[in-house]
Amino acid sequence: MSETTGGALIARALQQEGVDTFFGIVDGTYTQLFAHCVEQGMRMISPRHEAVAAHMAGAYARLTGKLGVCIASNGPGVANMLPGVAVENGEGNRVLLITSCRRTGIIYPDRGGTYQCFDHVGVIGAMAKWSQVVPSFARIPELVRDALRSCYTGRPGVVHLDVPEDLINGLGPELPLPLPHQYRRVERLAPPATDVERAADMLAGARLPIIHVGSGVIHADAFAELAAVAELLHAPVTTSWSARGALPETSPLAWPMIYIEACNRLRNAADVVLVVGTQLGETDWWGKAPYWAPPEKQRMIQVDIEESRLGRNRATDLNIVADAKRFLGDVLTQLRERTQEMPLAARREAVSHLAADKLTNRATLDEGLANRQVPMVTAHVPAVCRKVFADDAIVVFDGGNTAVWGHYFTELRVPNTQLGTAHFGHLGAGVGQALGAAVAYPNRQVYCLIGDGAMGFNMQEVETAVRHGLKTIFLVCTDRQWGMVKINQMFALQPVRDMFATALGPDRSRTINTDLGEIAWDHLAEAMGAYGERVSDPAELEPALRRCLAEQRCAVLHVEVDPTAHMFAPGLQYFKDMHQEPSGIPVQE
Ligand SMILES: Cc1ncc(C[n+]2csc(CCOP(=O)(O)OP(=O)(O)O)c2C)c(N)n1
Ligand SMILES: [Mg+2]
Repeated sequence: MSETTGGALIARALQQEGVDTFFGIVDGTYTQLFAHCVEQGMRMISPRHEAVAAHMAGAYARLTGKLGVCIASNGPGVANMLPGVAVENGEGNRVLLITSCRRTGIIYPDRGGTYQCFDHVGVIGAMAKWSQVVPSFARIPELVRDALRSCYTGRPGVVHLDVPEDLINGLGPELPLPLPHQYRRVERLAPPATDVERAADMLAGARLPIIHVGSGVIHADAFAELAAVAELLHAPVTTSWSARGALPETSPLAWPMIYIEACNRLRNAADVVLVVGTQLGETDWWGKAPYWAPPEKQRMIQVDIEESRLGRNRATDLNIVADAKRFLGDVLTQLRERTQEMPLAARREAVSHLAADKLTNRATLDEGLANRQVPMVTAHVPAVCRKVFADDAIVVFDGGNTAVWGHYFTELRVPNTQLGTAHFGHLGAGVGQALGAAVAYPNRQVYCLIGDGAMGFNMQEVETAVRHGLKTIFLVCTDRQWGMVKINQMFALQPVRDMFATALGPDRSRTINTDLGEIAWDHLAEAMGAYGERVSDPAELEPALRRCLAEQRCAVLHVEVDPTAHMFAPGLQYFKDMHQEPSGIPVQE
């Protein structure tokens, strides 16, 4: 048997899985891995911080449906990768992380004083979906297979394989590598036919069925099936934050989650809910009253690829383990046979009646756009972007209040065109996501709405964009403060101030460490070879944005926003409420 390196073996296994791109920073401990990947034609995209590699891989996976692969080197590289692991696992993106660790014989456990060594698997194992170390050359194929199988089992997340440097760079036998279908399921997970029939009966006979979808629909690429089922049933569709736009928001059946009151009323009016690919977590109000009708008034069908999520936060009536696309396709066939049973006229009337709430919500929000003061109110930023960028442009929401303003003034017209950290709220992750999006779709527009606090975490990646020719546009909403926290402190500290008014002195609006100095984002961008511009007048925003686009390279628009108005982002009270336990009937407790 001829000889090869462990790195070459792993690279070949990745190639067999169709991996075409990976993200990470070079290091001598895994030269044979990335060199063989590159030699086999894979693109290596190299950011300036390891966590960014994870966000790029996560965004790439989410947008393309492919596996997002990233690498990090032993000790410090892996330590820097940890935030990326936490976020991408939390967001549920299909990421495979391969790390190097020190040589076999001195690690697991650390012999004592080993350089650049900590318990990678112990730490990442507690954060990710799966984490293992390869103990010997002979077991490389087996553990790579286990890792890849885990990537495609259940809810996506981060899967981690730690490989000692001597196994990656050292020689061993050219071991056989089976093909993906020989070690994992490659077909979509089909629902049992009887469950599909029961679901179809419940949905057809419902007075007002609604559909609530999460990221499972995105990972399964089930947009066409979702639209067809919603239309056939005339069922409104609500989404988790991260699945916004799964049904284009131009559809009369789409209930964007930003219309919180409209969504609450709709969820209380529905007698049957089909939940697909979401665990009904905190940002879905746990599926509880008063935001949803209680279980005795509302039957629920839950479909998920991960069995452990079924009926977890809210009592369900029918639980189905299946791929979202497969289920929706199958139930569509069944529903077509039941159209006569559906009270469609009554549903149409109920839906059009409820839709009035959305218009009321929208009209109130749009009043803010009449304000043309300088520096601008933040609403103009996403609103002008929506006008200037194409419908299929990918938008990334990052930053506290900036993300909130962004959501409220962005209509998502094409499925899977938004990124953010809806589960984690992780400032700065948007920079890597936006670059990962540009890698995934070099011919589509990508823009990132980001706060000046969030941008400070990862600004260096503008150089990465320039180096790799990524044309992402960053709009940095500059209020010179941690805006979302400042407004929060102003309310939270008020009672303290009232109590100690004299001690705190006359400045009663004082907050603790919420103000930031100004960074000239436009100048910084230019220093890295990107295009930079500054704008503060809303009338100048559109021409400035068009100039950014015309540059055909990475651009950073420093947008000065009014710091006081910026703090009062829409819907903040709802987000505060969301973090309290709903007062409704506690279910499953
Ligand atoms: C990595 C990280 N650190 C801290 C926080 C806590 N946090 C939430 S919002 C916020 C302020 C955000 O400021 P900025 O990015 O400037 O956005 P703005 O609210 O001003 O629009 C902070 C510090 C967080 N969500 N993520
Ligand atoms: Mg800010």
